[in-house]
Amino acid sequence: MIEFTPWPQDLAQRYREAGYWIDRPLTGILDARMAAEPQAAALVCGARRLSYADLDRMSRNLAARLAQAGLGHGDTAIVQLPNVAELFVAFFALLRIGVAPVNALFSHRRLELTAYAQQIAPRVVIASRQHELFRDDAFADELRAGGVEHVLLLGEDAPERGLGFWLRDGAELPAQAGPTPAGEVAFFQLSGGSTGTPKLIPRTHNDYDYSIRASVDICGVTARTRFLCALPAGHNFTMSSPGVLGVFHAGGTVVMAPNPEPLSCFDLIAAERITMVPLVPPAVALWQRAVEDDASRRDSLASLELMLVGGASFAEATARRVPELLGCRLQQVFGMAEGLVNYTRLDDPDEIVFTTQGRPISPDDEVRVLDEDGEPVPDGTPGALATRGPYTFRGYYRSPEHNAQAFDRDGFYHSGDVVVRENGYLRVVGRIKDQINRGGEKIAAEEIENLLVRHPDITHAALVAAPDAHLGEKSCAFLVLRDGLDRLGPPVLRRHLLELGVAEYKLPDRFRFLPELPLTAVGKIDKRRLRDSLAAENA
Ligand code: OOB
Repeated sequence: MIEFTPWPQDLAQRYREAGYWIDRPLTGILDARMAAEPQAAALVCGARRLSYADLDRMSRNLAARLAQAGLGHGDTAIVQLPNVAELFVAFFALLRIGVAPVNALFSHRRLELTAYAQQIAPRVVIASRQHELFRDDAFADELRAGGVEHVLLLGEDAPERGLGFWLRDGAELPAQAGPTPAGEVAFFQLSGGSTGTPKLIPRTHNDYDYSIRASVDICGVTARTRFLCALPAGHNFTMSSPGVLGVFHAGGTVVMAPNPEPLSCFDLIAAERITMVPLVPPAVALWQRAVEDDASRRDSLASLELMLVGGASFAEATARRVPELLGCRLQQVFGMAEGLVNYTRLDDPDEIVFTTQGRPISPDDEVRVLDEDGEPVPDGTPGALATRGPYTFRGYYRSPEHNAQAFDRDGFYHSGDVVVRENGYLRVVGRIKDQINRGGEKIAAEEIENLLVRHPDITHAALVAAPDAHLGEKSCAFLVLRDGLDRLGPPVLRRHLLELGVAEYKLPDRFRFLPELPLTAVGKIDKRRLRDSLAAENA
């Protein structure tokens, strides 16, 4: 069994009695479609159109082959695919035989994949020849040398290693193969992180399935929903809020897009009569600009009914312009891969939709807003968000020290967000975790600082957020160099980080050089002063 921190007995019982946990594995989503309408359209991916029956058959083929290769309960996998149908084929295949995957982002590179591999020791890695790491065989060989038994690649011609072959060949699923029990780990979500190494979030079938079913109701997903998947498909927002899995649950159709670039998405929306799309705030601004530049483009969006926006703070002025410019309703989403997801509701008045990030999914989501001493603050006052509930995890995978900080005695997870609560609705107004939110992409300051100081000329490093008109935030690295140096060129610094194998979105956007870093009274780096100095530059 894959270890995870379970919910206390009394809460688990309450979640079952309330009907949140129905003890169905996530593969039940696909099984239910097969029982209801197997020929309905599940996925459009480029020129390919897959029915639920196609999705089921391909995932069973892969499941059977993996089971024959000896994989099963307790095993893990890393899946790194772009926005293609195979991501979901692989997801259902692995879950079908009780193998727990991590869906790495396609933008992740050697450092992230290696860190995940070290934590879960995967027996299988499913990736793509399109990714620079897998263009030749060096990294795959390294993975094999490190104990990975199967590296299956999309776009590979050799039958024993080509993912395409593993999906195509029919094979019988061994009778004893099956998903893990619904109360146990189904897969891992990725934490945005605030620490040196990226953390993994074990999600159980029960908790994730509940968040999906409830999101489907809250977002009005039905069999006629046509959903554009333009953000990274493995991210919690795109996957389950209500996400691709929510659309599958309701029997709708998912259309894959490689990225949220407006013009190509507009064409897909028109051609596929898309009704629903999740986006991060910078993409919304780009879509709005594209329509302002050419009003005729609005016609392409005629079928669009609902835009979900979340992942980073969304300026009220941009929110207000969603209906007039894009011709659809807005639903704000404030969620986290760790669990808690908040939505504005479809019948909320405009003022709520434009000015808040919604309220929790579940009546049993317990939210506390706390001051610096851990005492609840009155409504209307900013405070730190702490939460527990039927789909909020209880501990990062194998991270006891970090868990001791992230959770309090009552089992509430402290998300590091500063929020204001009014009438049950939350507004995100700040952050206490040491993270940069670069247009929805999360960067753990400590991870990058540790990499920067591995450069022989850097003695101290601090990464902070700098306000940015387009992305909301960009990252700025403040560096102290060894004696005699007063600066290093950005290309040298970027190359240093890229050589260490970090994802490109984590590269600092700017560098500043200081003789020393400012310290607080207790001797910690005074990041507030660094941020203020950046704000002063822009003023
Ligand atoms: C989503 O998940 P993560 O795990 O990538 O990031 C979670 C963090 C939150 O703790 C918060 O700091 C920030 O992202 N965030 C927002 C926000 N939504 C997320 N900050 C301000 N306004 C919002 N609306 O980002 C995620 C997961 C599921 C659904 C939606 C987003």
